[in-house]
Amino acid sequence: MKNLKFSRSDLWIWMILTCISLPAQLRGQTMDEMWDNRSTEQESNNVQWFKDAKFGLFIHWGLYSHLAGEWNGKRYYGSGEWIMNQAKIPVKLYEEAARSFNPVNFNAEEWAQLAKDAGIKYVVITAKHHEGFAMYDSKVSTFDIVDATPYKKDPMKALATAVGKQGIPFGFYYSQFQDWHDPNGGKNTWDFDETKKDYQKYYQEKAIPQLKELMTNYGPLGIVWFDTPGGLTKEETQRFVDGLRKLQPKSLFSSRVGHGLGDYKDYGDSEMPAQPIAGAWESIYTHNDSWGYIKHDLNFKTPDVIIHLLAEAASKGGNLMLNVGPDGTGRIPEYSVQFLRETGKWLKQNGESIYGSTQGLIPQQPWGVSTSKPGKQFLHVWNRPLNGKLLVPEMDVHVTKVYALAGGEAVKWEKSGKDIVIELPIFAPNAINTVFVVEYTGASPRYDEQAPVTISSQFAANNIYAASAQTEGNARIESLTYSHYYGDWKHTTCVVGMKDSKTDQAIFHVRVTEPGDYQVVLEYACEPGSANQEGVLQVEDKAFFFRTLRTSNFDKKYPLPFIKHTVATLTFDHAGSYQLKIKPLTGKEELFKLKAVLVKPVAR
Ligand code: FHN
Repeated sequence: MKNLKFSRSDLWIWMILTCISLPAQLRGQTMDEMWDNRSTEQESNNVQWFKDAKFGLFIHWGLYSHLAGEWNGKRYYGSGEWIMNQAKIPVKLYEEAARSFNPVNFNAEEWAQLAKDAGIKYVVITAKHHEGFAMYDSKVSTFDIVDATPYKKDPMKALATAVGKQGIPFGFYYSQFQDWHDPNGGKNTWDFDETKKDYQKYYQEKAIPQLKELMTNYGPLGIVWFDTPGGLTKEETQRFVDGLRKLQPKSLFSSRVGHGLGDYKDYGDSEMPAQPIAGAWESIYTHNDSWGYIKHDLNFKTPDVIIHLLAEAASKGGNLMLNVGPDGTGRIPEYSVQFLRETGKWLKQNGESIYGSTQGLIPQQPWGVSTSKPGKQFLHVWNRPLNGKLLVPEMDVHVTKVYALAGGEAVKWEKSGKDIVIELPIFAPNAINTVFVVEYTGASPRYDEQAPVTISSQFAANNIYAASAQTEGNARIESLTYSHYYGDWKHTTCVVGMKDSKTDQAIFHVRVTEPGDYQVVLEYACEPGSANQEGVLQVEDKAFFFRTLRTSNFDKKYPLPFIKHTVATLTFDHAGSYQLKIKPLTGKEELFKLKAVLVKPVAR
């Protein structure tokens, strides 16, 4: 520890924590509790800028970036920032790695310029991740970039200034409980005995003093992004939050401060809610399969994927914070730079449909999603209907104008009952996301969660996702979490629990716009014990029987494969409403975990 000088506010926070009486060991939380993504209890009144921002840049940069996913000649995959934990690197050896960490290519202005060019509206960077290494000039510990590396400078200072100059709110990620370098920090079990840890000592001697440094020496912070909470009860967390708030009353705290006490909700890593969500929230995705830099991870999300994620988050009322992992020399991977700039180009033309928008007025359609502003509905079209006629269902408003957002070209439209049908101009079939604006007067239609899902022969496939199911009996909708690489979490919403043939079923309400022949495909995961059971798809008075096909066991640590099983060829003989009912017939085990029902036209 370096010289510790305490100010009044330090002492104030320390005193509070000293009053805590539960033994530290008893406060250890399970992994599930630590990964606390619950919603916040109250929305801060300083959250509007965040709600409007929509697009954030997350940066994971630490000593792990220097290791680049390799230790002792072995390559590691997934969550490169966990390499110390994955390879169980002893603290002493890990400290040695810092001696050659020299990010001479780091250029704060370039990073800030990239954020600007990409249309980013807030930046959050890891000041200290679970490895315990401070990427800034910390007086609390010598395990920091200034004291422990040949670089000797404070990159956070430069970045906070450069990002600020671009007018972009800046924030720090700080791992408040997990610290594998500190004997009392959470979760290093390979060097330290977990039962002997004193988490309070850790909070008092490292986490709080470091947070105080970050919250006093780097100007106003937009966000303090906490992660993997642990070691504190709800009351203790409240006092922790209250103490820190005094330092930066306007800064937002992420929900991972724990116990529902943040200012906005963070979903799990790579998790998008299935339906629109009220209040301030953020979906966080990383650009490849790791948060920290891994030199052999080149699975970068392409600009279309990023733009669709951004539009989808906005269409549900939230933000996307996309992470990049700069390398140990201080360079952001070339593909991240390129794809972020592409995203920025799209935003330059279409930003009005994203920034400051609120959720769409209608659910997701086979052509894409929608976002809105008063008197305007933005249609994000990435699947063009074959006949060029775009159906906007149940938009019962007085339309004044319809036009393409980029370029402003007016397009033809007509009202058909409560629907609007837009005559789309020709645009590149591979266009990432072409936005059309419907301007209208009068009251906005109310978003109808129960609205039937549109099925049209104008699209190769119509996806009816599990989240839109009406469930009966034991059937229920659940978000399943599993992983590909280490820590590379995936989330899929499914209908689960269908077992009892008498009571359990999932009903999908659809609206077929063109009668004709279609195939119905069930997309599901089926554990070995559930395989070979009989189920039925009922459409009006017709029953289509099927037997479940085995996929694999559901285990959080592994991928969850889904099979696409065609179970019916059928004819919708009229345009209009139908119900697709799916239920088990055998009643032994859960039928399957149903992700989606795909309805494909036979002829297009
Ligand atoms: O364990 C961390 C992980 O390394 C990464 O920082 C992510 C980003 O959200 N947060 C934790 C896991 O949820």
